[in-house]
Amino acid sequence: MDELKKHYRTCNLCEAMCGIEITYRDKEIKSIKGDPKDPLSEGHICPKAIALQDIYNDPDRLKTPLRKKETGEWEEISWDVAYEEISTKIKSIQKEFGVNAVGSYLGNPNAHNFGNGVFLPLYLKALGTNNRYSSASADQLPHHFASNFMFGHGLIMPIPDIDRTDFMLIIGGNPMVSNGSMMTAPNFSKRMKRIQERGGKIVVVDPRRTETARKSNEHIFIRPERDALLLLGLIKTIQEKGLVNLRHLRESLFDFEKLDEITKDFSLEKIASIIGISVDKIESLATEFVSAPSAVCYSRMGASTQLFGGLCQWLTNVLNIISGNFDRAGGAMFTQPAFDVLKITNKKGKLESYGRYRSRVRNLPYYNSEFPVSTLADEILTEGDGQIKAMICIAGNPVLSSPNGERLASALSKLDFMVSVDIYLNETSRHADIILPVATGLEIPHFDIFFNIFSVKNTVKYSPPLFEKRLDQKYDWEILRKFISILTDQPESQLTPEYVLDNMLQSGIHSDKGLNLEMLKQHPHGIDLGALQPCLVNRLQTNDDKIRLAPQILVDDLARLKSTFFSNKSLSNEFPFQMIGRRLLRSHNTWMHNSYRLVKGKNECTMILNPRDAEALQIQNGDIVKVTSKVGSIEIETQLSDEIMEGVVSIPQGWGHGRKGVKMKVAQEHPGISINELTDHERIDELTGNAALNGVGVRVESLVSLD
Ligand SMILES: Nc1nc2c(c(=O)[nH]1)N[C@H]1C(S)=C(S)[C@@H](COP(=O)(O)OP(=O)(O)OC[C@H]3O[C@@H](n4cnc5c(=O)[nH]c(N)nc54)[C@H](O)[C@@H]3O)O[C@H]1N2
Ligand SMILES: Nc1nc2c(c(=O)[nH]1)N[C@H]1C(S)=C(S)[C@@H](COP(=O)(O)OP(=O)(O)OC[C@H]3O[C@@H](n4cnc5c(=O)[nH]c(N)nc54)[C@H](O)[C@@H]3O)O[C@H]1N2
Ligand code: SF4
Ligand SMILES: [Mo]
Repeated sequence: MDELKKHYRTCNLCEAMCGIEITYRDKEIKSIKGDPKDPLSEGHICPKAIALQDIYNDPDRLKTPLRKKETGEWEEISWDVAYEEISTKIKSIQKEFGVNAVGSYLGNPNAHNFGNGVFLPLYLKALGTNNRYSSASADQLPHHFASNFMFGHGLIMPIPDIDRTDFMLIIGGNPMVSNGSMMTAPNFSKRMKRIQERGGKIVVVDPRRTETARKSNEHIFIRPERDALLLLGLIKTIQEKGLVNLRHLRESLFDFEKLDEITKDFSLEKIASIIGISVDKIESLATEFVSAPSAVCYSRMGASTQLFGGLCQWLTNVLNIISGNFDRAGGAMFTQPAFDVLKITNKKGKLESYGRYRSRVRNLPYYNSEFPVSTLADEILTEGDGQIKAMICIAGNPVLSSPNGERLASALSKLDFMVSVDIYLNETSRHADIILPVATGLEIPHFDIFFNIFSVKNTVKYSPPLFEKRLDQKYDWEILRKFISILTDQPESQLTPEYVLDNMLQSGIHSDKGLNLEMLKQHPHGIDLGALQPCLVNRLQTNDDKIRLAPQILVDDLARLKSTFFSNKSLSNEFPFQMIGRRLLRSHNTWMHNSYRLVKGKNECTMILNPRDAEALQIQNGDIVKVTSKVGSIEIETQLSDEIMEGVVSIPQGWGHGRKGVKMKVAQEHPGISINELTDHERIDELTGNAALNGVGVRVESLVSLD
């Protein structure tokens, strides 16, 4: 019998980049544990990483390309046949209806896949379509938007230096569960405890007393989508009390004099009356923030997937800047990743164009080289010149992840042709004509191109695959490389992700440390490149190396905030509750519910409702209730708790595996319902185009009283 061996790698499931230690013999995994020698995660692991073995062993994983027959059944085909058919169909559709008739959707795992990071830009160029969509517009687009207009590039992101801060204000994020997003912070709970142990403080602003709120020093309830007003209140207090303290940033601001313009129309009294947080509280929070030795405001999903996501992300940056907590230890800082994407996408002084194109049906802006996913179904369903006739969906499950997913499902079923590159036959790939199966997780080499950009510490690590991919699966990037060759009628290139990585390391910011691929291979636990460093001047991409504090496009959007909240428009009587989303520790977006160890036990796909609301509606804990929004209706189990504000309900995201035609046995036995049957595709942050998934108006009815 072979001896037990150890393998070290980075878990690539979420943004936290935890180092893991896998003990295995042959193809059998004995244990998966946190790697204490990983300089970033220091031994942390969550239950999802243990399930990496389930993904490897999953009998439902696709192993061969599949083609849908006229009867709707699937048949196995060879790669050659699959490529040939994709080539013929895509080319003929583009020839007849134009390049834009083929749409592209890219899902979240692309960002966690080293090879895709390298090949996707080349693939998209070869495909040539403007009809590009991705999960980014149901997620973090407002962050990129604010960075683009303030710092000159969508990918230079201010990251909270949580390992040194003395005060952290968290708005609409739940890192105790998510382990951070746009803030790679494995073992957030330990990092948070350290802030408290050194006398620091954490304040959480959230409509729900979340897992993070419970461990923080203070939790402040806020009704959904009022965060931009709270931020304006904090900024205004700092201004009016003469507490603006730019510290070293004075020379780095282009338009500091415009600060007054930002808050002039917003009085603290008015703000307080709308957000339900007193003037005193706003003032004391602002004062605490500026007087802490160092402080950082971090706002995430709850403050980006909402009607004013762009404003929230901008004002978060403004707060950090005017309190002198920017580009400074303990504040918001830029990272210096060993693989520096800026080097390849650098266009100093040239902003990402906004609204270069407008979407055909709803006239929505093209931004970040894509249209909002909220309008994808419109572009498929609406006939006429420019209609999408075919889709290529790579590592995405928009039927469950995008607003009004049911409408998108119905749109996908009407396409002339669809390809999915996926590991499963699931809610989205069932609509495809051809599904291409790929290696993932333990079967792929890993290097984090993107999440090192968002990490609270500079580290670098390469993980080789633990297991060989199965002979009939391919790496995603192999498929992309082949697509490029097909679409450009050129011989397939021999470029590999490793080649690109090696070059980038050797020419990157840390090349003086002798970094190259071989060196990373010698350091399986990763290499510590140190704490975040002030590096504003090197990272800013504006033409004059100055920060734009008040970009006009963002200042102008304040009028929309005002008109929404100053007009005494109350919530509609028809939909009196506001629905928000929830992430669960043992669940990852839409695709990890086929691991029995993650779904066993009590049903977690429940709607949290405040007991006082429940009483008024005569609903008991555990009742199945009917929830209705403008676009759909679901039935779900209730969980009563005063952790949620009155008038707000919380439903987890990522479920809904009860649909026909899915081949994921465990997930189908634990289907849950999809929150995105209720979210409204017409509800977006009009500025950035991001989906407003939080704050959706719903009605809750007891099924008993409906009988
Ligand atoms: N209401 C609501 N909706 C939300 C959210 C919310 O909070 N509330 N969250 C949003 C967010 S933050 C995100 S990121 C999106 C996610 O939206 P999506 O990216 O559309 O959804 P995922 O669940 O990540 O889907 C991943 C797909 O990739 C497949 N897959 C997994 N690994 C691989 C791989 O290595 N290669 C390939 N080719 N395929 C793979 C899976 O089987 C699955 O089909 O959802 C968004 N939707
Ligand atoms: N376990 C687990 N971890 C994950 C994921 C997962 O699915 N499961 N997904 C990963 C992905 S793709 C992402 S993008 C990240 C997301 O990471 P986070 O942003 O930390 O995760 P969420 O749980 O979506 O946190 C959003 C918070 O905003 C609150 N909220 C909702 N609406 C509002 C509002 O209007 N205002 C305020 N102030 N708060 C509001 C919600 O109650 C919730 O606590 O998590 C990543 N990590
Ligand atoms: S927190 Fe994320 S990266 Fe860390 S072990 Fe869990 S899933 Fe993997
Ligand atoms: Mo996400």
